[in-house]
Amino acid sequence: SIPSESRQLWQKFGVKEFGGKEEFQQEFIRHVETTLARSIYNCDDLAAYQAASQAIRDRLIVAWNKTQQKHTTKDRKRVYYLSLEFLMGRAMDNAMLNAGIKDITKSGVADLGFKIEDLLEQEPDAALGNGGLGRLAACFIDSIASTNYPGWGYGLRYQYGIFKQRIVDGYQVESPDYWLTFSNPWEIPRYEIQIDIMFYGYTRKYTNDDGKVVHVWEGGEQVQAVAYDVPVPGYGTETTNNLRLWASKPTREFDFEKFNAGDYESSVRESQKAETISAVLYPNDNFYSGKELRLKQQYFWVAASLNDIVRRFKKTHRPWKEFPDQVAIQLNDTHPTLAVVELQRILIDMEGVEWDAAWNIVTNTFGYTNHTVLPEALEKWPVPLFTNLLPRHMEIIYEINLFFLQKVEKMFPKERDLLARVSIIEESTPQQVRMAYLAIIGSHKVNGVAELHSELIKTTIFKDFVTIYGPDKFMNVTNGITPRRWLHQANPKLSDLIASKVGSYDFLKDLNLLKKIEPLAHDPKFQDEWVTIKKFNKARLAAHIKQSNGFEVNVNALFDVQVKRIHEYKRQQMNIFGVIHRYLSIKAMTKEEKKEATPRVCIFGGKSAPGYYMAKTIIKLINAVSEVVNADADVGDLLKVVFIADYNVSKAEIIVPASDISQHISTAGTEASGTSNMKFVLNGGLILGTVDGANIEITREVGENNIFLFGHLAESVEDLRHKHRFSDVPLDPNLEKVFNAIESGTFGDPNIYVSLISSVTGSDYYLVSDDFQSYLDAQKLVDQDFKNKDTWVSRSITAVANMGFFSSDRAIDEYAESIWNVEPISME
Ligand code: GPW
Repeated sequence: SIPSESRQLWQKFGVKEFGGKEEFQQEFIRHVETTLARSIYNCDDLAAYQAASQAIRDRLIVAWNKTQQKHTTKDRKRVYYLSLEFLMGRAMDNAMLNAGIKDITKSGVADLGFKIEDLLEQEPDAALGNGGLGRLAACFIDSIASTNYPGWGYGLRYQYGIFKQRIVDGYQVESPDYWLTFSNPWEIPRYEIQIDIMFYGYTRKYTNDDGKVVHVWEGGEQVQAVAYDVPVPGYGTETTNNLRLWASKPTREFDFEKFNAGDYESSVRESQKAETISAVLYPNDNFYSGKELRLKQQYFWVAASLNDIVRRFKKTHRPWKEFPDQVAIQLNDTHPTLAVVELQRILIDMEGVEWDAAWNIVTNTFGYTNHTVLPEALEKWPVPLFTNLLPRHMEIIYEINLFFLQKVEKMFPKERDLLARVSIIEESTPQQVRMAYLAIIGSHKVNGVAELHSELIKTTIFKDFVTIYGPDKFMNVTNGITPRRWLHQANPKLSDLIASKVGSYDFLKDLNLLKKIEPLAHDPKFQDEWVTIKKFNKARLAAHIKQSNGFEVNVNALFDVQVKRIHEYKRQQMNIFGVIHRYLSIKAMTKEEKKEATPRVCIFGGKSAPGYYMAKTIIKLINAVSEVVNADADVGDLLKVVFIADYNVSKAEIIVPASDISQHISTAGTEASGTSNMKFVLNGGLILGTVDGANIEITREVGENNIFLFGHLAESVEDLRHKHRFSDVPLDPNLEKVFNAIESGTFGDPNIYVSLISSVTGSDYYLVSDDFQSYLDAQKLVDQDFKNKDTWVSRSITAVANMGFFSSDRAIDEYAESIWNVEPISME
């Protein structure tokens, strides 16, 4: 450390916050001329973005350092959020907002000849996630920082995020998302933080001099984990937390030996192989694919993160039993479940802690969040693959399972089947490791992400564990979203209007303050301003559509939006069948009837997993319908169908504020929560949805008059599926007309849609036919109600006023209080 006589100098010249615009400009130009080695003659928007982001980055790092120092001196319990996905989107606007320098930079770059909007557009999305799960992690780390909790995120630094989607001939075409081309100003490489990670090899045990059995794992392959830190600034606070992402690199020794022996080629090949571990994000959403490289990613990331956390703990020289007083680790789904085993291994094999004491520490450290009940999404690793890759971990899992099953047998000696049902090892061929069970057994709390979902996991997939552990281990924390990005940044005009009425922007920190606008729901002037902003946002989206899809849409039409990953359970197929039904109805209308009809723009967006045939067929059908309908002169403005390619976070920021209606229409009981439903309502759109996930709690908050619900309830789903399987259920007659149109070639080659149609006419697992009439009825009501502009806008205002509950700040407070037991650290 620096000698005390030198410290004054350090303080004198330490980097400070911007005093004003001119200091920003000075830094901006310095970065253009030195960091980028450019000049006044060749500074384009990209260079200007890079220089501005460097200037902002410097300030983030100052705040980051301060925060980390403070947290280290305070030495209090920290939380670590382990997630394989962080779907951050763009950083610059958020960084300016949270650092409180938005005005300075905006007018600062304007003086220098740039528009801030153009610079923001230069930034590629950090798209290190698939959908809701990854975006939730991004909202959560924003809230952890904004509410002053000491907390870090741990993830993987993929070189390729979620693929880019193009539509060619109506089909999805994927291309790689190499987002690091122009380097990433928002990360700090920590080349000095390198952790060796082992795979494969074998285990052996011996008895040491004290007569203790010691287990050793000799790895067969070694790679290095290198840390990249992404500062996470809180809003309206100095707290700047850390998101640590790991990249895999070859170990130097390994490389060197072969290179020396003259075997250049295989040396290079080996080092490339090491780098593939963190190279690419698996593009599956709500689906488990069982690839070895994915398990390698999971272990690589978990082992690096735990090594880091344990190292930090050991610096405090506390006894091991205090570990859970200093460390809380949240498992974002089962992807990081190996952390349970890795911590147990570190404690018993490396640190010499006794099994029971170690296991106590482990279970008091971890919490597990479940995000789905879909069977195809539950991770189950084949034992042979697992044993080969992680032999010592497999032994420890058997041990954990043995102790657990012994306990269960003691508690329920007569229930023989119970043991097989709850065993971590599924007795199939080959045997499988059930990761969710391991996560439950290794954690002190298990939570679902919305009320219905949290009830469902207790009564279905984890029922036996409620019997064993009692109900208190299982709880609900309803998801939330950050109002900074999803209101203020995405919809600045609405945020400004609200602030002008409630007197400040405090609602961005305490979203319940939105309640103050409820009395204005019927105020004509406020309504006018509200409507004007919605129109502006619709025009902004219309301009985007013009640019990307090449045609105009009428901003006075009802904007009906469904944007999310394409999945059969999310039922985009039902939506497009409904659009076809609407098209057929319009074709059958008289002139008079057409005058009465409500014009609509039906907007779709979302990616399909590359190997998901049915989802890809749905995309093709949407685009085929779009082509026919948009070109049909009989239809005119009454119906337009738009598929927005490459839906991502920055597109969501344009799309979400522009909806009149958004659709969240999953088969009841299948969508754990949904979070875009919250985003749309917060921006003044109403929901057309099923009684599923967070829709239920949104209804409770905004009132049932301010949402359009339809469809069967979760409790009927099992019976309905049963009926489809064991008796002839007639197809919904309106759906039959739709299928007839498709089959007659109205939307091109009908062969393309054979399996899509038979998925409904057959077992109809997602109950599209059962819900179709109810869906059409709800749509009809939407059409009618939209004509009544006054009531529509007052419903929109009332809904927004009651969305306070859905702030991710509230969700984080609940986790902190009831699972993590961590407290905020004020930066004052
Ligand atoms: F299968 N979710 C997701 F549970 O986006 F792991 N990807 C996933 O792979 C899974 C869940 C997983 C979503 C849920 O589908 C959504 O309902 C929920 O709002 C979101 O996770 C955040 O909890």
